[in-house]
Amino acid sequence: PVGAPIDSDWWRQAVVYQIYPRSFADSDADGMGDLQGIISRVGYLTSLGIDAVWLSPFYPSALADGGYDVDDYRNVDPRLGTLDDFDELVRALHDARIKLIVDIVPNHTSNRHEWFLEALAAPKGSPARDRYIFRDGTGLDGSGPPSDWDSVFGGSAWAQTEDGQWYLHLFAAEQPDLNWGNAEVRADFLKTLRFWSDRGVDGFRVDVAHALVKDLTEPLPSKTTLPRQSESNGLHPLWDREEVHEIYVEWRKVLNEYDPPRTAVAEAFVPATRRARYASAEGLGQAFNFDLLQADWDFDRFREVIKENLALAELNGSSSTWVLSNHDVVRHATRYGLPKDPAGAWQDGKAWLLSNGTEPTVDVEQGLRRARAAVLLMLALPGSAYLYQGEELGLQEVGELPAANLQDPAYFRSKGAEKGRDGCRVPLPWTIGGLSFGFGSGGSHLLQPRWFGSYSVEAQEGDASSTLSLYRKALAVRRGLRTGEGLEWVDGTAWALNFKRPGGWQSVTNFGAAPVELPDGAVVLASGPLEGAKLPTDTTAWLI
Ligand code: TEU
Repeated sequence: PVGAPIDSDWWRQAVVYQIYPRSFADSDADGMGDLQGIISRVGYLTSLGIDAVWLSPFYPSALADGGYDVDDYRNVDPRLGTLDDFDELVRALHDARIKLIVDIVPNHTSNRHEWFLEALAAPKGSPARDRYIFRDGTGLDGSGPPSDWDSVFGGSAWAQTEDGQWYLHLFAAEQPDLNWGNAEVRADFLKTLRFWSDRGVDGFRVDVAHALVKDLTEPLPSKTTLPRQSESNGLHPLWDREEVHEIYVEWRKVLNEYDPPRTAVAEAFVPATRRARYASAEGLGQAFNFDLLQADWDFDRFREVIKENLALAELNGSSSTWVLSNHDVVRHATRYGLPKDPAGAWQDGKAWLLSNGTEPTVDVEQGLRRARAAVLLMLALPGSAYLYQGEELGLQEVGELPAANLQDPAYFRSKGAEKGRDGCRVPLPWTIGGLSFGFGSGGSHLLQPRWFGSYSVEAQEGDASSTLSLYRKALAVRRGLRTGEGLEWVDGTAWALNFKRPGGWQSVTNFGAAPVELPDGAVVLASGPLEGAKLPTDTTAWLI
């Protein structure tokens, strides 16, 4: 209601739906989703019952990395719309009582950003080059890279410019890393935070938040001596350095100038124990926990991850975050249907080829059953849940994209040894048939397979047993029962995760092969059919 107090803690228990804007809905028939497309689907978002949308980058970009190569942080890609469209989107979402979080990419710009063009044109050692990380090469003629570091996408993390100097890029060569020791860089991002906050944005998702500060003291250490980015300890020259928090303390002050304060969630691939700093109230306030996403469908691991993260959230005063899928990983409905791969080659999300290079056979039925069980489990947990567009349809990864259609740099740098991340980024199917399955009338920038129509919104809308219906019901029940942070474990059932929430809400998930006895109570929702008073394998039930 108008005049209701604004809840500045809305994010703590929010369900946030990630939109990958180029693949959501296309309003102008160019094969690429856009802001007006999203506006036209606000009714759908309302019917889902989410609290907020997280919008992946919609800024001008050459799309060397799906938009995470930003040309201009304070504008809209003309193929996606205009700033007026953006304002209209904010209004449409807010009218529907949905918050909006936008993605901010501070570690690197694109190589078409005016700063980088200036840096290339400027001489060595100039202020323009100081906004990035330029170094002379090694070897007598400087023809070798400054160090042997690899980029996340494979290949050297250094690229050479025409005058012989090298610049650092932890991701694609089209994504030069910024120098966060540079005052102009720092000031400009504060300006960007204000720019979008002034336009009504409710929060920010901070891309590779743990990467911004580097220690480039010579001699640069060899990669063979470096810990993995996910095993950081504050001493790695590239990831998760202590000094990075000074930046976020500065950001927090700006975000707190707004009423309600703007939220921020860090994407930081750091050990659980190092996440607290990113999630602290003096810093960004919340951090993604990818442990569940990386856990596969494994009873022990799920239990461990949930316990650890709830304990951590309590310690650091933030709230837990839960994620099963995003635009960087193989869709979980597919992952859960893959055979166990001892080397876990697909698990880093960059590929879904098995470690022996072969294409796995996906057990689609098993994958979907587990995905449905997993989301009920996740939504029963205290904290906020991040959903990725299409998972509410039980959408599978598209494994059959032709090579000529692939866009992801991870695929190209690996020379095809990985499938890349395009298979989870294929435009959504809205209708059973018709052009682009209702995505738009101008084709689709990533090709939709024939089977997409059977997963469409239209196919599932009227079906009470569909995955879409399950998500809608689950979000409605969760909303009705929203009860703060408490959770009480009910132990004693082998292979089942069983816990109670305040308000008499109980969730039981059976990870075992044999059916388990359901506790007393009325089942309000189940991820699959029950066997009388028993909960079948790979099924979650909610009871009251
Ligand atoms: O991802 C950060 C990141 O480290 C990923 O590359 C991750 O390691 C990989 O996808 C395997 O899961 C963010 C964005 O989410 C990603 O889309 C961008 O490519 C990347 O930053 C660079 O901006």
